[in-house]
Amino acid sequence: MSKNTLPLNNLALHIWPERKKFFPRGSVLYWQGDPVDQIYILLDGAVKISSISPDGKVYSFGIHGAGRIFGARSYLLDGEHEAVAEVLDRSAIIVVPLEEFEHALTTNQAFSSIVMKELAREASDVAGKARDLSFLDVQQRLKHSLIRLAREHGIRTETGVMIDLDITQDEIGTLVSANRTTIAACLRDLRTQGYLWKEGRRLVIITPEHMDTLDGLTMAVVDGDDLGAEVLASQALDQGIDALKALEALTAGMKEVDRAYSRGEIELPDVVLAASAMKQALPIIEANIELDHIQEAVVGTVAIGTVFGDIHDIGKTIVAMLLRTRNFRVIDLGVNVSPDQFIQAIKEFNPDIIALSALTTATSLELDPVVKKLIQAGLRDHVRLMVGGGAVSEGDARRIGADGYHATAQGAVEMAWRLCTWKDNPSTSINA
Ligand code: B12
Repeated sequence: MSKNTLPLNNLALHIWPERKKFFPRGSVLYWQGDPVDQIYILLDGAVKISSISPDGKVYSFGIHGAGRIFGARSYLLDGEHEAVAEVLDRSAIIVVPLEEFEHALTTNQAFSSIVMKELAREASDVAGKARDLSFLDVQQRLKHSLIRLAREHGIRTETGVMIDLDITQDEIGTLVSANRTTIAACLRDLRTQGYLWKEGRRLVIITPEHMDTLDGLTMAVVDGDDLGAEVLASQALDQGIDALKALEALTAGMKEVDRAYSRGEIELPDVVLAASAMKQALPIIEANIELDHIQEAVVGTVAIGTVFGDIHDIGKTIVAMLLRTRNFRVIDLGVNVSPDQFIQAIKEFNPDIIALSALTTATSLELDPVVKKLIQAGLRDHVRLMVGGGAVSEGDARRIGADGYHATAQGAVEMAWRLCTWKDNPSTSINA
């Protein structure tokens, strides 16, 4: 995406070359309530339009770029500015006296038609923001705002779109209608999900098309849409999106489902549908996760299963999948695995590690009988024990004397690496 250059700035420069002025960052073009005495057309730079409520809250309508016109709507309505216009980056602006603006409107058809389009764009922006405020949570609003900023101030790079603005978290907060702490947390989440990163002082976001696809994947899980999840997973990979990023988007959908379920907004059958959609997409992702080609030999063997009484299999399947892509031989014992089945698997496959997953508080207690059986069978020293899953804590891991615990699948893989190489390097810590 190149910097947005609409014809209005070219046309205005052509009509009023002598009226071009430069404004430093922080200049205020007009305040809310000021009478309109001139019209501003932005040639280059950035101008923030915001409104201040009687109790001092600031709401920002947008940070606009080249080709935008300011003051025209208020002038045509009642002659009083409804908002504050503040220069965010040093800007070149054509400042037009009202008589000349009026004259150009009535005598220059090209000019009046572009001004009308600009006013329509302004109205459409406001409607879009009102929709966002009514229907979207902060995270989604933030994404939409970042996409808008990228459209107006974006420079395409090899990996994404750089927002060419020196913008603070407070300023983003006023765009999204959220406080700074919330914005900081949301930005952190988006960074973890791979939606954005920083280059120098600038924010870079993945392209809006990629963002749409990943959002679509998240929503396909939330909506329990098997076909959508399958199609969008393939689409993500076709677009060159990293498979792990697609996996993050699916997991974000499942987290959203959990939030809705915990609040009583959806029922258990909806959760079943969401899980089914997620499972539909997982094999497509697995087939595309880059294999660890550096490591030729098998790192070790892991026998993994969800403990007795527990039928949650997605987290365990993801751990198994990532282990496979990192050259582990994985024996997936499935769900509802009894202690005896774990013992049987050790005898049969001689794994380096057994990995137990538990998702409910009740089934987290099913870790203990496995350890007990291991000791009884004289096998505890023959195998490393790794535990995880939503209901398992580091405290549980310590209680049962596990060799490793981690809260994420990626962490599980690193842990497995350490556990498998501990013989070569006994000083390696095996704790999470
Ligand atoms: C999907 C789901 C279901 C689906 C499962 C479908 C399936 N095929 O898996 C269905 C609808 C069947 C289901 C049923 C039930 N569920 Co349920 N379910 C969920 C939900 C929403 C998502 C689980 C999930 O897939 N998460 C996504 C994956 C990727 O996350 P994860 O499993 O945690 O795995 C990650 C890590 O933990 C880690 N990891 C996982 N395993 C391992 C292993 C090792 C060794 C390591 C190191 C790491 C690791 O890596 C993964 C990726 O990062 C959770 C909510 C939640 N917060 O987990 C509730 C949840 C787990 N379910 C819950 C409950 C209560 C139930 C039921 C009892 C409901 C009922 N009334 O019947 C039944 C239980 C049935 C049973 N006997 O097991 C509760 C448990 C509460 C508790 N603390 O006890 C939860 C937390 C929902 C809630 N907020 O109340 N559920």
